[in-house]
Amino acid sequence: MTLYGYFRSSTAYRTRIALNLKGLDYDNVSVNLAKDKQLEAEFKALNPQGLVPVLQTDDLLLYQSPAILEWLEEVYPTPALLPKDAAGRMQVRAISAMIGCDMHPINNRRILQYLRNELSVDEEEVMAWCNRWISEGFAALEKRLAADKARGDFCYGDSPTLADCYLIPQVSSARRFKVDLSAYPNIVAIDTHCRTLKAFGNADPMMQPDAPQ
Ligand SMILES: N[C@@H](CCC(=O)N[C@@H](CS)C(=O)NCC(=O)O)C(=O)O
Repeated sequence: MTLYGYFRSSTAYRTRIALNLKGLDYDNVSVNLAKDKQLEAEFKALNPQGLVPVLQTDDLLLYQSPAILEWLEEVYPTPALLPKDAAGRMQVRAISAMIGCDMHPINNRRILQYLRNELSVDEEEVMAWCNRWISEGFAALEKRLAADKARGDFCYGDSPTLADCYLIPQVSSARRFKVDLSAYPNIVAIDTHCRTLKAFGNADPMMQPDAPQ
């Protein structure tokens, strides 16, 4: 498999974590978002949306990280990244959606570039924008995590799930946007624990070949 991504892309990062947790080998192709390579015809032939990640297999071109992660889970079910019971799967997918639908998209590069370039918003205000939406999302997620008394070291249960694949990249972004994480002890604890695992560590943006040296 070939993953078209970028070291700092949260959506590529969550895909790398899932691939690593499944123990799957893949080649990396870097699409330099800082140089808007995702908007060039060559990449848009793979994904007309001009967004990473894209995962290429021998016979499929997969796009949209939530769909890619679900596809990985269906095609490579072991180790499972979704719980066995429907209520558990709902919980994991709901946490994933809190991040993937309601937090990440508002702080995505094209949104921030629009704020900067079209609305002439200055860098301090861009940071305030990111802070606002990440903090609001994390505050709600923190309450959910604190309320789950059966939870172990992860977002759900005692082993990594898709929710952790979403959370850890979002924590990285939060740090980049200088969000004060002290109000979210459960999120920080999950992040600290996940980072001790190879699957997460090897997916880290700074471990990628296209990261600045
Ligand atoms: N919903 C999509 C979002 C993908 C996405 O937003 N990718 C970002 C990187 S994290 C991107 O390619 N941004 C390019 C841009 O904003 O121009 C997914 O999860 O795959």
